[in-house]
Amino acid sequence: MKLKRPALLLALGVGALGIDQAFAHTRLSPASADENRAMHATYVTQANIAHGCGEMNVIGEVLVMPDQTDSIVEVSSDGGKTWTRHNGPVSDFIQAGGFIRVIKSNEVFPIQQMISDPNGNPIGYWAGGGEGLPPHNWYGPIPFRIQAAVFQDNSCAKSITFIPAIADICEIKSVADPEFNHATNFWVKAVPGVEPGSLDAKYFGDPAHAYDSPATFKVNRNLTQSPLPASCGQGVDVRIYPSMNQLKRDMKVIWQGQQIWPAP
Ligand SMILES: [Cu+2]
Repeated sequence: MKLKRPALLLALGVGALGIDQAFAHTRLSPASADENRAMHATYVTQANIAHGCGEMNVIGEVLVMPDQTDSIVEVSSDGGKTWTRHNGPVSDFIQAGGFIRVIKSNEVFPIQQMISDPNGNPIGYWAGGGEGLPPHNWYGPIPFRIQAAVFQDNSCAKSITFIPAIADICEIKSVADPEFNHATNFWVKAVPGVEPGSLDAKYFGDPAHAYDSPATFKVNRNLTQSPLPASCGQGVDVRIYPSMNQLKRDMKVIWQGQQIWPAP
């Protein structure tokens, strides 16, 4: 049977989109590590930008880790199928951990600056400038270090997953702009209680491409050095991600005192 040209192009187009969506979201690699209890230990990983926005280059990236004071902590006792909110700080499970050390690397973007929380702890970076990353078939790694999490010996946590919020920016728009989600790819965990379709929900991505589709970094407890207390049974998995307050406060590009992105 003869395949008509428009049908063939459509098939190719849909196929390519499918591959992008299945394999090429922005993710961290490596995406997990075993607990390292040494002082000042860090885990090295990288955020891999995998595609642009439609036909637009990625001109910058913002990555923000949960800040541990204003972020959401959840617990799962069924291997991650269901999660419930933990009404306490993440320090119930780990000693300080998850802060970031930016590795000076300008291979993808010539400008990079640290983002700190209100207490001055580094929790993220933005990077940008230069020619940017072409929309297809390129791979843009941005390396960084995560301060090692040390589990509290008396907690029942057997793992903790840090969920950063990442934005790959292709064109600078304001949140209210109808094109905002076509101009930036978001890899952000949706915050419970935020109305889908609202301005706040734009931070979670475009429902037509990737919505509520974050990158993750999981740290597995060293059960030899820090066994679970007998009362814990099988133990629990913990995850932590930025709240809406933190996304709006920290997920920004500020350059020479001016907010560049999102456009004010
Ligand atoms: Cu994608």
